[in-house]
Amino acid sequence: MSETRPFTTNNFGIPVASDDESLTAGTQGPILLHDHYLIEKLAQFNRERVPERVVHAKGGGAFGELVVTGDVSAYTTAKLFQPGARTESLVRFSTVAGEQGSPDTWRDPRGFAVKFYTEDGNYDLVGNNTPVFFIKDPIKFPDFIRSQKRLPGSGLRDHDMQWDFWTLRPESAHQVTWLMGDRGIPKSWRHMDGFGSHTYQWVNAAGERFWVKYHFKTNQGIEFLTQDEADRLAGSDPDYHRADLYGAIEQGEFPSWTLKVQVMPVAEAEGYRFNPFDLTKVWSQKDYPLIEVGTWTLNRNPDNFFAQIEQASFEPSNVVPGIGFSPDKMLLGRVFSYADAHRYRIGTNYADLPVNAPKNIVNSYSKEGAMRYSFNSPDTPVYAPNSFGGAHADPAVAGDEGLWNFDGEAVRAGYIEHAEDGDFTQAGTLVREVLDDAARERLVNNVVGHLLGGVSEPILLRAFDYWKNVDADLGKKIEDGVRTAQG
Ligand code: HDE
Repeated sequence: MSETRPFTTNNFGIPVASDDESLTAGTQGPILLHDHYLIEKLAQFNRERVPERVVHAKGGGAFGELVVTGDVSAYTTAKLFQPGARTESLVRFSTVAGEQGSPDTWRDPRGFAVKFYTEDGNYDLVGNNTPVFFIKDPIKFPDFIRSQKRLPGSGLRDHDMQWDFWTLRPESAHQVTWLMGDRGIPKSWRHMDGFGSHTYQWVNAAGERFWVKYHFKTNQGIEFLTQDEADRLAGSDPDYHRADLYGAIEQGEFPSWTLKVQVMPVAEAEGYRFNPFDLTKVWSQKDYPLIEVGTWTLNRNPDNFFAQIEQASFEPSNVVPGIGFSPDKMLLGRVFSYADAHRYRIGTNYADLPVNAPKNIVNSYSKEGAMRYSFNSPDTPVYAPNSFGGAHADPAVAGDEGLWNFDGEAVRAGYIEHAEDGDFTQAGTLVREVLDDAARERLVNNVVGHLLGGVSEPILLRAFDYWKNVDADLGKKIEDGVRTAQG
């Protein structure tokens, strides 16, 4: 080592003679095969990328902390939600359809993936910035995503494909209304709400069960970009949101959200006016008001983007005691899919990576597999049951994954429709009761602009009907807007 700077080594700590010249026979001779440092550099470089996420490829994130300020202990035994609890957290925000290099300001839902490093293991609440989603059955997910990405021939994105899918699956109307409105392009990740979206189950100390929905209410205020502002930033600063979050935390302007929940006693689900497990629907906050849980603050940037954000894994299957799943088919599909995606994208032992590893002791019987470096002590059995003091399951947490009644033979069927269910009802309520005149006008302009982007006549006609089903006046304005622009 020179007086102040370390000497460069190869991956095995061996000092290297040069970082500037390859090893050749004479100054103009061939490069020598035994220039293993050159080979190491080039081979390592070829392997620097892991596959990007198949959706939500572009994003950014930070570390933070949840501090419980409310008292929801009557509803759940989950330790991270007990009064006064403080839990370290990681978040990754993202767009959905864009690839890694795509602009942050494209119109898209935003991923809102939160990991809580609890004392009972990692709890991952993997939501979006919208409380609903486009579809209600996981079997449609690959189709939906492919319709939002690129044509097989040209490799280009295509509005015709998007509206073809949306208008053929009218349950998408509520989410599409959110998407084409102001929430479709948040000013920054700090200025948007987050939602668990699904219905989850909480269990209290008496074993009573409740259905819950999570809301992260931004304390920065909801702000959005207009389509024109977003289009300009897409060209001038494609990493606009990533830079905003990183810069705010660097400046010590720690963004925070107030975590709240809606709680529905299990017995009320069957009679509720909307099917409470249908991910295209919300629960009215008049019916189930928001209850404060705590403050979630982001206060630390990653030290290494690849190691801590690109390789971060979030999975809805990570639920901790006191929190369980629900009959929401989309949630149950995701319970399989995410860990499967991580095993493929990051590797078998992705849970060993520091950013994905829990803070509490892992007593798993998993072992070996590529890149495994952690292991149990030699006297720990590799099987259960065993007579040698190995870890054993805890029946006390049985059922915490969520219990509910169901009957009947295996069927492929949609949800039972409740009194006020319907593909367009809540989208219409959003348009008429939540949006103001200015927001409705922006929604019309955004939809008109999107429909004018190459949507064919038969699908245009279906789109006009789709929006008239949402709201007759809105649909008429959209149709008139398109026809006027077409001349
Ligand atoms: Fe995802 N989703 N998703 N998704 N999703 C993934 O997992 C999937 C859905 C969401 O920042 C993938 O690691 C299925 C709803 C976020 O790392 C994949 C279905 C919601 C992220 C996957 C859905 C989300 C993902 C791709 C239909 C909001 C990024 C890469 C049942 C409630 C997390 C990966 C991060 C990522 C599957 C629908 C949010 C492929 C099968 C609904 C925020 O596993």
